[in-house]
This record gives sequence, structure tokens and C-alpha cells, in this order.
Amino acid sequence: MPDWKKLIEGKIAIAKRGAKPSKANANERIPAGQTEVKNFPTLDLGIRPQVTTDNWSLRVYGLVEHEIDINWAQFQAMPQVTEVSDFHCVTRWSQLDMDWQGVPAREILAMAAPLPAAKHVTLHGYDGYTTNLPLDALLDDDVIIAHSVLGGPLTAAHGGPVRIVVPKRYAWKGAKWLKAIELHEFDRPGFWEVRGYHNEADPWREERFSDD
Ligand SMILES: Nc1nc2c(c(=O)[nH]1)N[C@H]1C(S)=C(S)[C@@H](COP(=O)(O)O)O[C@H]1N2
Ligand SMILES: [Mo]
Repeated sequence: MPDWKKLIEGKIAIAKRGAKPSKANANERIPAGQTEVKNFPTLDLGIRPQVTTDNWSLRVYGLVEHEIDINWAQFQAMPQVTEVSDFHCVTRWSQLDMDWQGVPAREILAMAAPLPAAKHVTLHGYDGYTTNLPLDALLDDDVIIAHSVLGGPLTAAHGGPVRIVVPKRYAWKGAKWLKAIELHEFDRPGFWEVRGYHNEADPWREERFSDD
């Protein structure tokens, strides 16, 4: 069991390092306060859920017309895309040109048919992690429910077999080991959002903390 208090304080300290506003980067694809990396670091709560292609499934529920539960075979049978995007972590690293492969989130949401009252989502990971977004943010074409990146299947450390990626937000807004997408009417802050991380998380506005 990780030492939660230490882990949380450590991550917050790293993200808060440096005075604001941060200096712009020479590479204009790297947001202020970020440094480019090429080694795709790993960051999570330290819980590795035992999820494989055999026991993984994705549930979409809440304010939807059709609740759905998609298993690995059904997911593989859906139209696959590759979406290249940049990945920005609030702990100040960015990796460019990540070639995520999988199914656009909006294809899966369309199958569930969100009800008109559905305005917000909670993404749930198999490790118990949650994060929140407006439903609209998941409908962008760059939002992928991904099984592969950088030429191979997602490793367990990076959220395999399936994670979601939301490139326009800091990386904590994408749940690894994606278990469920829950739709609701009102916003419900997730794991980091209740601990002070910014609700919107736009890296181009340096929305790291809610008190920024
Ligand atoms: N299920 C789950 N998803 C998660 C996390 C987590 O702890 N659990 N951490 C988030 C954070 S804070 C970041 S920065 C990214 C890191 O993804 P990576 O480990 O593939 O770099 O995953 C996000 N998604
Ligand atoms: Mo993070």
C-alpha cells in the first residue's frame, strides 16, 4: 500500500515548483513550465490492477439511453484509428508525437447515446482512480480509448490493456486501466481534483492547481 500522504504531497510539490507565470519554451509545442522528454515516464497511484485482455471490459453508464459493456473482442472489432498527439504531465514533462491507437471515445459514447441531461463524465480506472471532464471534452476527435502507442501494445505500467487519452488536458485527465465512463448532469471532481488539482487542466493556460 503506498504512503498516500507522502505520494500526494510529493506530486503536488513537484508540480508547484518554480514561480508563475513560467517562461515560454523555445519549442512552441512545449507549454510553459514543461520540459520535453522522450522516455515516456510512468506516473500513477502505485496500485497495479490485475487487468488483462481476458478480464477487461469497459462499461458506459449513467445518463445514457443504452448502458453498454464492451469486452476486448468487441473493442477490437470496432473501427481503429491512429491519432498523433502531445502528452503533457502536470509534474512538468511533455512527450511529443505519441501515436495512440484505438477507438475514438466519441464512437463508444455514440453507441451508448448520452441523454440530453448528460453534461459531465467521470472516468474510472480499475485501480479505483477517477477523473472528471465535461462530456464535450470527450467528443473531440483526438480523444482516444487506446490499446497501443509507440509501436506496441500499452504496457501494464502505462495502463494496458486499455486507457483513455485526452490530449488537450494535462495527462491526469486520462484514466489508465479504463474501467468505466459514467455520465451525469453535474460535475463531480475526481481523485486529484478533490486534492487541489485544477478542474480544467489546460496545459496552455498552466491550469495545474485550483488556486492558480
Ligand atoms: N487509473 C489511473 N489513471 C491515471 C493515473 C492513476 O494513478 N491511475 N495517474 C494519472 C496521472 S497523474 C498521469 S500524469 C498519467 C500518467 O500516465 P503514464 O504513467 O502512462 O505516463 O496517468 C493518469 N491516469
Ligand atoms: Mo500526473
